[in-house]
Amino acid sequence: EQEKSDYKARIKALLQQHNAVLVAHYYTDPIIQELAEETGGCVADSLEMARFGKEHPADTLIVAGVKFMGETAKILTPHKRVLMPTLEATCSLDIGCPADEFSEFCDQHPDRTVVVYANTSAAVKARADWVVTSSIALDVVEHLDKCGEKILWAPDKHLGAYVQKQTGADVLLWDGACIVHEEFKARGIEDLKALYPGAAVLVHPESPQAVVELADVVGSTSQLIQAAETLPNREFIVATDQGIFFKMQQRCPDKVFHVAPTAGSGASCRSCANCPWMAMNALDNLADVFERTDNEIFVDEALAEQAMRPLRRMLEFKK
Ligand code: CIZ
Ligand code: SF4
Repeated sequence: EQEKSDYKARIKALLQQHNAVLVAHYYTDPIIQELAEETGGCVADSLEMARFGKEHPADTLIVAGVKFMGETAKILTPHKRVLMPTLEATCSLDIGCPADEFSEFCDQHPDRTVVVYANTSAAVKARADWVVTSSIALDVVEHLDKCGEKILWAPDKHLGAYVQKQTGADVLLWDGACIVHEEFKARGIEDLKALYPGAAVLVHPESPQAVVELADVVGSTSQLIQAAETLPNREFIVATDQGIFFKMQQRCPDKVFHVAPTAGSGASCRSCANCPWMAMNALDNLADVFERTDNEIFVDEALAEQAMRPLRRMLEFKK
């Protein structure tokens, strides 16, 4: 505990000294989220993180999340320095969609509008017509469908299938998945529902279809947090990274949140549903974030310019 508060005090002083702001994702360790809030930074989903970083006056952004979030911040604010606790924090969706293979796939389907999820490299975004996050994927694809466009979707096949089903659009899917959400099991959620009959089921659409079908609410992280606040239920079963419980519990101190079971887990597994890359953001690597030379985000300028176009479309998109 003493060590933790020493670290926190040191990081607070450093942020001030360097005119830097800490932007953390909902899936990071609660202690990082707490620190972001205490220092005037923000805790958010990837879209809000990008917006916050762009609007905040600090010269340096410290992005506690995974690499694509740092890259997006750099693309949107090329004049700012973007540092991350570690550049090794990546994402299975990003890894599973290499830019060269993806570009070939796009070349094979020139008649399709390319929509990529934010969880991709700058090079993949540069090849896209649209970037979306889970909070606006449905709205964007619905809009494109109305315009008569056929979609090529990458990389998350579960989110893509969900979007396809909800909008009825013609969607061709890349075969990618999130290693965290893919593990949630419908059977385990049904067992938990039997145990807590009053609980509402909140599901992130990166989960498999059978899990999505059990949901009372399907949505992005910020949409699920909002659902926890607004639904009358006192209990919830939540199928997304358990880092989100920090914000849910903070907003709803009287409500009870159960993590949805994953493969091989008992009905109340607390060690799973936790992204290993998000977990790499810790107090120790945050404390020396300004000293190291291996943790700054750089994006090739030409690439950044290309990736900026679909990103700008996302930020400017209105229903
Ligand atoms: O699963 C992720 O990495 C999510 C939900 C990112 C985000 O905030 O859009
Ligand atoms: Fe990627 Fe899944 Fe981790 Fe999110 S939770 S960063 S989608 S691996």
